[in-house]
Amino acid sequence: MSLQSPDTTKTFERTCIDTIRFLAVDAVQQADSGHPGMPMGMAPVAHALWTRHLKYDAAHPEWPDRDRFILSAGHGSMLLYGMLFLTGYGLTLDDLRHFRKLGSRTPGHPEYRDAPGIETTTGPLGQGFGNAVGMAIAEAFLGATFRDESGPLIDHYTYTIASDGDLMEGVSAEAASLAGHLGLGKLIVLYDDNLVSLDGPTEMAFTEDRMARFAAYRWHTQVVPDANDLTALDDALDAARAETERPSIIAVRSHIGYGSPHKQDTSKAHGSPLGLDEVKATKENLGWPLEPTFYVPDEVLAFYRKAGTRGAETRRAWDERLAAWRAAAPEKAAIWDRAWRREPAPGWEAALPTYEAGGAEATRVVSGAVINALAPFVPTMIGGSADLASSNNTLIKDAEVFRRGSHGGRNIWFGVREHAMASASNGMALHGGVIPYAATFFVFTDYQRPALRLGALMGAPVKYVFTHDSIGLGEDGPTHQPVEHLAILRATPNFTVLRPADATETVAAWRVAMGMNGGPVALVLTRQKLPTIDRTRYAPAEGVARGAYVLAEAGEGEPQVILIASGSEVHLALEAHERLAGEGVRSRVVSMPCRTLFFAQDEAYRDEVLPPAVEARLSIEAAATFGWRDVVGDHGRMIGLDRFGASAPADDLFEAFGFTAGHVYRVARELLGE
Ligand SMILES: Cc1ncc(C[n+]2csc(CCOP(=O)(O)OP(=O)(O)O)c2C)c(N)n1
Repeated sequence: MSLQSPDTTKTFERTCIDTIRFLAVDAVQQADSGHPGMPMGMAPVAHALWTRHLKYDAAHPEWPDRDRFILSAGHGSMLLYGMLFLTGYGLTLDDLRHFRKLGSRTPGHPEYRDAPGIETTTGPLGQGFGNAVGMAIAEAFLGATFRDESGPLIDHYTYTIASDGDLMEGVSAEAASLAGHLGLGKLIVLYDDNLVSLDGPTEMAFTEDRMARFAAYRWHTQVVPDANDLTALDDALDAARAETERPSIIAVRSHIGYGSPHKQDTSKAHGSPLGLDEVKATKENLGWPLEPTFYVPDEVLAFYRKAGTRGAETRRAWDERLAAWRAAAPEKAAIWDRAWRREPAPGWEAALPTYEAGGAEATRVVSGAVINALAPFVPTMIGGSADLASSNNTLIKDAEVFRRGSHGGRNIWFGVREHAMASASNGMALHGGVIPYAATFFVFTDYQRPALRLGALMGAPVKYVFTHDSIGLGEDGPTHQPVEHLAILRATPNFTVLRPADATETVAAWRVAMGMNGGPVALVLTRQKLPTIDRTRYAPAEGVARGAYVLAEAGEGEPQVILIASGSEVHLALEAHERLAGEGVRSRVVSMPCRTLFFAQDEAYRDEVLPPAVEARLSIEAAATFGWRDVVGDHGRMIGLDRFGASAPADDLFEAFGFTAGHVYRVARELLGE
């Protein structure tokens, strides 16, 4: 093991950097868990960024034109917390002392908005990288969209620190390929090339030429051979900013656990406290006082606090510039304001299409019509599909394409990169100023699951369009037929999934989606045509907003049987209901496009839709029955698909798997004891 000897001439900057290092060392030691090694190695990079490169004003962490910083290697959270404390974002030493404790603002991995300055939640490796690409997309789009005579109103860089693990993950490869293709020149990745990961040296599993790979992705690549060489870091960052056509990656050779006599450059420094003896040895080695812990020399704090105001003047000037632009261009300013509030322009609801009974339309086609009707009212809604735009119906017809050299377009060709698409969409949503939407086949949500989950955890308002929602897609067969996907998304906290039953419900579902800014919303849509429900005969679709509503009712008083369905199966329920009603049964159909929204209603409404006394309940959904027991109760029945589908025309599949009105009718009769 080659241990770099500590500086003999300890400069003031070295003292600053050691402060960052030992805040991480002490916090991890005190918490008795965490990751000291990465902050110890990358402290010089953080120091250089926050004191000389990042555009920020610590007192105004929400300034829209700030540079974004993302710690993709979220396990190194103490590096970020240390900087947010030192530069004056509002984190305190006490917060650092409570690292990883219940209710603290310094959880194990950075959590979006737990503390000011945390731009996104990271920890699952690769996600921060994808988020950064999305933030760079949002920046580029807004830069091209809102300008005054002196240039773009949004004009900042997106920086991320990524580790070996980040670059090993597939999502970063997808995202890097996309970023290079799109020419996101203001994205700068600092790669912590420390040759060590959790289990040991990276040579055990990660040996390709990383920079050659990124060069092939059309990135600008640089190498800084020693993380402690601040001049080299500065030069590389300057060069990265000077490169405007390509995203930049700087491979910084750092030493995990820098300064620890026995753990530096080994995976022992990665993910556990150094231990009291080694903390002592490391402090002695780097010439740091053993006591007090969490030691911050006054002059160091003063220096960083001053650095935290470096951007204050720039921010004030930007505010004034915005105010002048506002006064000169009030109409554009109104668009700007709505963009940051994620609000469509007035009149959008009246512009949505309406559908008459007698027709039939695939709900994916209706969604495409809604997107295009909405588009003029939400000029900062941008997005697209993972190479399925023509199937998902996501193209905004009158808009340009977001492409290399022309970033004002609203249609994004994500390519077959579902995971990066979702991760970047999270980044766009968190950046603000844009409303991202993203689409693929429902079954391929499997390829984006980690990003969907994190979006829900962060409350990132992304609109998802997932088409080909069931065996109804037919011949492509079981590989393409979702079965368990509704259950998974419904089980994901803060994720809203709507499966509308016809054109009218699809419009209503989009209305709900546009009103929800607290997390991701997915519309789950059919490939096949569905008849438009006669709303003069049955209930209007406003009930979609409450998750479920009584669509059809026969007879007076409490129903004898309730048929509950979502999406295409609502039509089977209606047909069976008509037959039952014709035979004098007091039957009811509940359309339940969104179980989560329904369960969030007050008890009175829930009991009105599903009277507790009515035990004869039958759910019909061409998907796993998982979760429906909560709706139908112990005595109810469920018609679902608890197996994989098959390849055949859709009608044959519905018939073969029991999704017919006749079968629904028969099970309903059985429930009635016949
Ligand atoms: C998707 C994902 N898989 C696994 C982990 C667990 N994990 C945390 S850090 C890490 C690898 C650490 O290696 P590296 O990225 O080089 O970070 P360093 O050791 O340099 O701090 C792993 C496997 C994770 N956080 N995310």
